[in-house]
Amino acid sequence: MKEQIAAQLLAVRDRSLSYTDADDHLLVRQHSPLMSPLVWDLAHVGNYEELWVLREVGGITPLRPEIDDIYDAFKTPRRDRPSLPMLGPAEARKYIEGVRGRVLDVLDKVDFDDPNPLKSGGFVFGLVIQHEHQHDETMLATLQLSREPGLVSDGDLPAGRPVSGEVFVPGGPFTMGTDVNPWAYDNERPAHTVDVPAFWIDRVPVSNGDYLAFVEDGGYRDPRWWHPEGFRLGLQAPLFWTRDDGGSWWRTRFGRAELIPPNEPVQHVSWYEADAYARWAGKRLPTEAEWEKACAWDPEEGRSRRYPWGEEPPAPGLTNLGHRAARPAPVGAYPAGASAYGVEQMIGDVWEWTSSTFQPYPGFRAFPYREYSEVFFGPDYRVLRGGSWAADPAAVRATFRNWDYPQRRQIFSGFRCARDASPGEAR
Ligand code: AVJ
Ligand code: FE
Repeated sequence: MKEQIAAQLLAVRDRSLSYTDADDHLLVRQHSPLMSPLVWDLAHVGNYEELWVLREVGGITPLRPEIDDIYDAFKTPRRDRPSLPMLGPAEARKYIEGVRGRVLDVLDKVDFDDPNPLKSGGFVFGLVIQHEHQHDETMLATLQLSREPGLVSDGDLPAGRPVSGEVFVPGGPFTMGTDVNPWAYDNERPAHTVDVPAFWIDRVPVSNGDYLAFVEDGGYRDPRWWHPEGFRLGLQAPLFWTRDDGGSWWRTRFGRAELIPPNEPVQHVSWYEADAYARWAGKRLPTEAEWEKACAWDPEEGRSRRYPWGEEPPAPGLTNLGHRAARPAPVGAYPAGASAYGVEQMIGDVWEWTSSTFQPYPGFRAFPYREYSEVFFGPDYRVLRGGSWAADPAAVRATFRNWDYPQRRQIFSGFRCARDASPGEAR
């Protein structure tokens, strides 16, 4: 267990360092007001490790208490970060390396059977590993916004196959959330029963080709399809899309222009765009409970799976996670990754918007700090599920909940549609 944790710490750090293996000016620049300079993320993950592993668990005196406020996301909102006396790239690398050395010492000594909930089951290490992976995904979004070519590696993915249509999910209770995964976040707990009426859900995510039909049908100009706040944004197409004079659609992906592949799940759409498309298609977005039931519930066994396909860890033939390539896989690429109901590509490829706002489950208790989840509960954020190609297997599972503002689309976000089953409809 400890060796596995040490390997995971190493792997995530390799990724953070690879995303910041660029000229200093690219690391200190703020590429978008939505994002931090990359060098902030880098030192922030080290500071988080220092706070949680070294100070809280190891009882070690602060290494650099004077920088805490700079790297506290709540004390300094993103737009203010460039003006901070941040550590420079070389200093940041040195700081996080110094923290990491001591973290490995703490890992060596800690007792995973200790009743302290931060220590038990190695929870605090899961916390920092997942945190750094989440920031790695944020750094990829920053790199995409920077439009700088040559900084992000690409790779091969399986071919798609023609798949379309919907899957019927019968009504009835299922178990949402988890009590058993030791590294699950507070917002995934506790496991609880939710009775979900019968519904239909798309077998695969909405593709670029599907979405283009909405764009070319004038969908962006027709207020009938839109939440009024979304319509007021005056959007014209997904972020990074442009149409040339000949009518062909292009996108910019990590600094390079390419024709939009029709069979890839659409990404870089806001909740408002997903919601408008669904209405145009005569459907709606799935609720979070519908999404999780379609993804994880095994009706034969009467229990939830960790992943759609079962308990087996994510593997290249099952799902597209962990930045194997810098894009979603084409629809139909993962028949072996289907859920018990036969729904495909729920994990990996793109984060999927749901209709749900981010709310606590009944019996929620904040742990280990209110600022991870609790302060975000309420009407302002919409929940995304399933993880993108940029998310890491360590930070993705059927119960994992992500959230963002409905106007956000620099994230690797897409969606699939759902609709109510008509009364008496069953198969
Ligand atoms: C869960 C992805 C919304 O990036 O704002 C990172 C994760 N929390 N540092 C975010 C997080 C603290 C969070 N999201
Ligand atoms: Fe953070």
